[in-house]
Amino acid sequence: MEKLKIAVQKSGRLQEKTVALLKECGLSFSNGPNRLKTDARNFPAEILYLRDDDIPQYVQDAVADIGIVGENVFIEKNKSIKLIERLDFAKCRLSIAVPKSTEYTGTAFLEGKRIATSYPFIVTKFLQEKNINAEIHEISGSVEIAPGIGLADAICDIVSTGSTLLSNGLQEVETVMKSEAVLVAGQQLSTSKQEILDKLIFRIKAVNTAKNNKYLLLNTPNDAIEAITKVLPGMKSPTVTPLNEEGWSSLHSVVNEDDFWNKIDQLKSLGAQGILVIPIEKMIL
Ligand code: PRT
Ligand code: ZN
Repeated sequence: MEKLKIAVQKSGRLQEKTVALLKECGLSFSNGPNRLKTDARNFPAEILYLRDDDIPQYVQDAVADIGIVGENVFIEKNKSIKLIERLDFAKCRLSIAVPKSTEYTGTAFLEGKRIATSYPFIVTKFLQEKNINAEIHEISGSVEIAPGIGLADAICDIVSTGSTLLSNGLQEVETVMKSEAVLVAGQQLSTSKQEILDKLIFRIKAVNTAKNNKYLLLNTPNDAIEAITKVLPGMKSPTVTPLNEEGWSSLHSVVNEDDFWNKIDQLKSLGAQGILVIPIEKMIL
């Protein structure tokens, strides 16, 4: 039987969550640090451990069928591969930063300046769109020290909390793109590989939908059920069962993480009591 070859980062910021996601999707495999590849024991897939920067190329060349990389790497490498699914982890942004002492006046400031980055393709596109001519210095690491050593006037690098910029005396002035981990695939998979991929995508969606939702149980006076139901659209309508205590019911529903605390406040003010919130492992819509 054909196996879907899945490229994952060998070590680094994406590794742990990528492996965790595949395991939550029911794939069982070993992930020793010295392995190059390993078979999933219970799913027609093979895991290849690669440097994240190499993954787009390997997917394009069909060495791997699919891969998980940062969206920033997917765009930068500009290979003939497809973005299949956003994965909701490793969120960050690619930003332009300048020394704190610089008075930044907008993108026009960058005209004629030197910008150090590991993302020359993305930065070139960004500057073209803004009609700016600047000199791009490609460096592969420690980009944030470039202004301090006189190598550049600005940098373009990944920012997450912003503390790296801060500790290097830089200020973030433009967001070039937002990024998160993404699932990418080759342009043309065989029918049987596509079937395996569809199965995997179905599972990823179930896992990620579940992560964004909580199961909610509460007790409510019967005369508040209608108002409470309006606050909780749930998957269809909430389950309501009578409690032993006259005039009270137990209500079960699913709530989205987004405005979760808001909902809880509303429920409390409508008379809900004994509110329990439980994580959901998988959610199939
Ligand atoms: O190739 P190598 O393994 O040596 O390093 P890599 O930088 O290519 O990979 P890795 O593992 O560092 O990052 C993999 C992917 O994680 C990136 O392509 C991004 O999509 C994503 N990601 C999420 C990040 C960050 N957050 C992040 N904070 N990648 C890098 N950083 C670095 C950034 O380069 C900067 O040095 O962290 C620093 C900024 O963090 P803050 O929190 O101080 O702002
Ligand atoms: Zn890398």
